[in-house]
Amino acid sequence: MKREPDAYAVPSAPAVVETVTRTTCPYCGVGCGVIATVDEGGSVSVKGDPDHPANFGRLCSKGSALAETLSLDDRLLHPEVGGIRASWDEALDLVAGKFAETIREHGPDSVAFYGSGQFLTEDYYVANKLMKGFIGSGNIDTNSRLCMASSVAGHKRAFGSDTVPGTYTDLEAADLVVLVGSNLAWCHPVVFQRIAAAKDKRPDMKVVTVDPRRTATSEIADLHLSIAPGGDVALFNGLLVHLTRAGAVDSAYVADHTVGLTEALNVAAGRSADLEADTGLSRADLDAFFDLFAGTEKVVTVYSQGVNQSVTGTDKVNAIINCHLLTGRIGREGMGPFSITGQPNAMGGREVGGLANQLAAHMDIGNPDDHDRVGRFWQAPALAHEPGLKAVDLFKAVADGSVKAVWIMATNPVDSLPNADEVARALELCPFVVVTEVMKQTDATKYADVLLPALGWGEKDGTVTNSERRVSRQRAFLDAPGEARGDWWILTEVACRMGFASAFAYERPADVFREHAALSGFENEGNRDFDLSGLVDIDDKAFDEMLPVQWPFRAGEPTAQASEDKRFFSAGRFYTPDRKARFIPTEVKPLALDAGFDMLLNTGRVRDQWHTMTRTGKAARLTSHIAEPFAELNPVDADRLGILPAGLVEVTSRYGRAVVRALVTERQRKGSVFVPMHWTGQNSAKGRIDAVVAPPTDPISGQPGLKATAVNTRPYAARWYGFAVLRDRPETIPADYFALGRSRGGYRLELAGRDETLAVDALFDALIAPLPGDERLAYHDRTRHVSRHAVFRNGVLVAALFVGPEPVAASRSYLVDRLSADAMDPRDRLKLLAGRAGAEEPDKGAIVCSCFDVGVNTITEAILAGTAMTVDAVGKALRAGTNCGSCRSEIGRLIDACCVQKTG
Ligand SMILES: Nc1nc2c(c(=O)[nH]1)N[C@H]1C(S)=C(S)[C@@H](COP(=O)(O)OP(=O)(O)OC[C@H]3O[C@@H](n4cnc5c(=O)[nH]c(N)nc54)[C@H](O)[C@@H]3O)O[C@H]1N2
Ligand SMILES: Nc1nc2c(c(=O)[nH]1)N[C@H]1C(S)=C(S)[C@@H](COP(=O)(O)OP(=O)(O)OC[C@H]3O[C@@H](n4cnc5c(=O)[nH]c(N)nc54)[C@H](O)[C@@H]3O)O[C@H]1N2
Ligand code: SF4
Ligand SMILES: [Mo]
Repeated sequence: MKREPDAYAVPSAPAVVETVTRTTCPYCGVGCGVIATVDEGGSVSVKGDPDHPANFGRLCSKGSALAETLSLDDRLLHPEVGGIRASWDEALDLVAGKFAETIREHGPDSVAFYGSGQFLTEDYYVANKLMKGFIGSGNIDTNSRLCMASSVAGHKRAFGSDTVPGTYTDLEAADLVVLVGSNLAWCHPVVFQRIAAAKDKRPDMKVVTVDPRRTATSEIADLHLSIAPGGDVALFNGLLVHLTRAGAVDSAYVADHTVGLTEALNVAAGRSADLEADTGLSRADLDAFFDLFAGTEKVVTVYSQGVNQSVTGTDKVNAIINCHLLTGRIGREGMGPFSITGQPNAMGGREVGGLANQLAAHMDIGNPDDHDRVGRFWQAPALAHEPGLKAVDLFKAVADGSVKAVWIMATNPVDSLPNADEVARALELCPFVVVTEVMKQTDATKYADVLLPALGWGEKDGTVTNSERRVSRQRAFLDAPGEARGDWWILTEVACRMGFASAFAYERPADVFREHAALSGFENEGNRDFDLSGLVDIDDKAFDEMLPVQWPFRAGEPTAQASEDKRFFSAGRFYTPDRKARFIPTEVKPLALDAGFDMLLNTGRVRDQWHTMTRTGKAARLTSHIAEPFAELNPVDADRLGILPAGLVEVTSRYGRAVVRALVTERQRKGSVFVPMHWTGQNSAKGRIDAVVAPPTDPISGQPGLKATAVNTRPYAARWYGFAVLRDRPETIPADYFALGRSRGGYRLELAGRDETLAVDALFDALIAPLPGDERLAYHDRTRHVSRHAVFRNGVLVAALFVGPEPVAASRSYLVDRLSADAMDPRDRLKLLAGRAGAEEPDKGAIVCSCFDVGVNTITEAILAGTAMTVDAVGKALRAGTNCGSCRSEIGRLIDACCVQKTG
């Protein structure tokens, strides 16, 4: 992807043939190493770093498409005050002045920061130090509250510290991997591939998935447990009881290194009789899982948002950990509970204490010794004594006026917090809102009084920590565009302007990193897990060249220590006062539906999009996999509710509503509906699912239960439907329903409306704005009310619009491909209005492999023809699945489906 050279503020360095930079992927917590190459003309290409221990050269579909997200269109390149371009001085003085004034008038708790696991550690460290140490309030929280807070709380309850004990190699060495509430195949694809490869090598290795939905991850599972939403505490309580009865207890480990087993067991046993009802699972499935777990020594239990994002999330975490403590399966090769992190720097955020109830360097805000230690280290004038507001409460406080100035950085709360319309209202009311962003227009930026342009991936510089505690460098390989600056710099400037210059004398990220490493080792003496004191003296050059390093890395230890030596707790030594782990009694609390609602809304992710799509949404190939928000429903529910496949559905809760496409599938549990979290007000009319999601939180972690909202799901009675491909982004989209995505050569747009009579010409004009000289072809079927339009400029297709009273059946991939094709033969132009390829030109169907643009029809044909009967053979024949491998489980599913078709 080539960037626009004219948008650079700083002239590029003298031309060199190629620059090659080792950096880290900015998406998920796997933390893959990336090699970015910039050629003489400024074009960037990326590939996996074969030497990085997280991925050994692999990248998933999102990582592989990184170069396509680097264009400068839609970027925020200058500070803005009140929507008008301002200088940095003006903007920074205003932010510092307004925060200082608000604190003077209303106290430190009247201001707040809301940050992100997409910060670099250095950004995060400065933000936390400024708020907790110098402003003197705990009011800094982050989107990690929506992500990892239950794991943090569960770890602290059990271990006395927020420690992930294991490493990725444990996942490969395990004989049983249990994946709970984790769609690893789509959300941590490279770790998923590592497990899949290990299982290929050792076919005796078993995988169990626990998820209400059968997902792409279940494709490699020997057993899939389609658990009732929220049934996890009951499941692991049941397992705990079973393990004691089956003789799987490690009595020595329990006696030497733990306390509290009896009470935990009593609570678990108390509800054994209800196990099937509580989990929604059959006795046979439960027995199969329990026996497998009891009979396998090397077990890793991986868990993610199906566990954390629950009003009982912390208990879910502890119910899992209890089973590992009981069997002593922790911190040894191939064993342990493994909370896999979502964001690239979720772990770094936890290290610096970015959550409102933590202090820096894994110290506690409520612990007087920790408080004293951090206060002395920072020489902080006003170190906060009390935890601040957690994300959901923080925005409630903005709404009720107790927080009067808020600074949002690297996150989109108007889309990602529950009850999101309320969050928008809160920001509307808030007297002073600052947003630091890389993009000019998000659903949050429109509420900003001050907008500050941040450096993005490829421009910013610092460190991130992945799920296995490995710190890697993100390095800049592009010039800073416009006037964008690093988040750490912006925060430092504000701190200085608020009068704290001497404590914020950072000139480069390395300065911040050294201080962070020093604090981790300060008066540590083995009493805290997080320790990077081995890097305290790292000079700027060594920081530039730093290789990935896993913590703990204590002063005096050799750098190149093997991962095996980095595991925690095989010999106990937990971070509680008596150095023993705690069994936590976890009570089953069944989910109840609100009166008047009949289904549970589950939400999450799709393979090729990242959160609110500000970056992945730029890459056409990432949109080709799933281009529209959808509601995944079981056929029984769809029948009962009169919902037709590919029709539209309205999902309504007490809080709000969304309209999305129906996806009717047996893979979904009855009574559940799943909607992805990615669509926003920028690319859809009503796809913001967090407007519907309920705000109640887990009482211990404060994490909202984003996966279980009582809803009704009903057909959305549209009177007309449409599909368009467009060279240019339309200014307005006059339709009740739409979903807009990038495609090669332009945009693709799904439409629907409720208007009695559709004014097709007005719609056409709004979407297409034809120029004089354009050739316009139209087809109208007045009896069926179907109309189709195509516009050619110099023989090249610039727009096509299909509308009718039924969902449009045209082939999306065919039309999208025509948009990026050369001039069409005049005879073929009319044919385009058929909406699908002619017999001579096969229709590839919906894209499965986004790297090589291979569609479902092409793959299915090859399978049915008998030319490709395994995933590898499909790869050989069609290349599908041979680059990033993210689609391999979907190809496997197609092979299974075709075999059924052939034999059935
Ligand atoms: N493609 C892609 N990858 C990503 C991201 C992305 O946006 N896109 N985001 C990253 C981030 S920040 C995160 S946090 C991770 C999240 O990674 P995951 O946690 O794997 O992803 P989710 O889709 O949120 O949810 C996982 C699964 O939990 C299931 N689930 C729902 N309710 C329950 C329940 O009660 N019990 C159980 N056992 N399961 C349940 C859902 O059906 C879903 O399949 O992904 C990271 N990776
Ligand atoms: N219903 C539902 N809601 C959810 C979830 C769910 O599963 N279901 N998952 C939750 C989870 S786990 C998470 S992590 C959140 C994620 O939700 P968000 O954090 O809101 O999502 P992002 O789109 O990643 O937002 C990051 C923003 O920062 C900008 N950005 C990117 N890089 C930088 C940078 O270097 N500096 C600055 N200043 N800005 C930058 C991006 O353009 C983008 O606007 O969503 C949560 N919300
Ligand atoms: S698995 Fe994919 S998204 Fe995650 S870090 Fe690796 S390349 Fe990036
Ligand atoms: Mo997350």
